Amino acid sequence: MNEDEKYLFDLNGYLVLKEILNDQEVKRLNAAIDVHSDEMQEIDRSLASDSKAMQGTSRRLDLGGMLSWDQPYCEPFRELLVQPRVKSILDGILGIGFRLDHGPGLIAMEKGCEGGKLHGGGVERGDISEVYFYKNDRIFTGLTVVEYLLADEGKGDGGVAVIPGSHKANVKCPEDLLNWDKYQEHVHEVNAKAGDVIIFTETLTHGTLPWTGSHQRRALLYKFSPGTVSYGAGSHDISYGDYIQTMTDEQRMVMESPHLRRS
Ligand SMILES: O=C(O)CCC(=O)C(=O)O
Repeated sequence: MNEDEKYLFDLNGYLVLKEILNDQEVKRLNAAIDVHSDEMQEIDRSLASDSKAMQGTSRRLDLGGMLSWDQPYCEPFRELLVQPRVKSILDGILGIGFRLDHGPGLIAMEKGCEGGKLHGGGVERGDISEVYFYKNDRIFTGLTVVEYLLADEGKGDGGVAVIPGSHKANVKCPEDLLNWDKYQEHVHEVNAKAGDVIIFTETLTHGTLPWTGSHQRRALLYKFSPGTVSYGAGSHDISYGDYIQTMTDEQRMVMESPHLRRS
């Protein structure tokens, strides 16, 4: 992580990394998803909740389990556990020896899909697993989202949105702002292209704007924590078999349960 990235992440609570995956890599991930598309499930509750502005005609589709898919389909998703450019940022904000907390999970949205109420926020998240602070010349953050875009999210399409700087907010966010019903000018629609990566601390107030793009939205989310901390259940789901045994050493380190890693 360079000094500019450090400044911008501390200032805004998120970063957009451009062209991290090339067209071939994006194609390979999308092709593996296409093979499993009949496993996508519509979420069982409305994420727009009581918002007026976030309503839509359909709900988000979710897909998970990629790391335990058969070869060759699991492979590109495993590679992203330790993607070198992303790893350099995570080393900087989570510390050396960060771990996969949960995911990856695909969010897919069709035109007209409802949005998802904003959440997170500096004061709303009170647990050590979701902190943000700066000490000893470095950033410390808890649960962190790495979002690989597998389809473009252009101006006005909707999709991921943030309130820049809100990870350091000291006052609770107004409900009308969380609902995107008021103060819309403070909510920033993050625009990026397939192959770009958006990294944000879960303490940043963030959510999803209704999808108006004519193509299917596809965002692949990995959620990481510092090596000693867990937000989720703490270890990978062995009901699929012990699939981490077939990973590389570097990938397997990221999958381990929380403990102190010294290098
Ligand atoms: O739609 C998005 O990308 C945001 C997802 C989200 O809100 C979350 O992961 O907590």
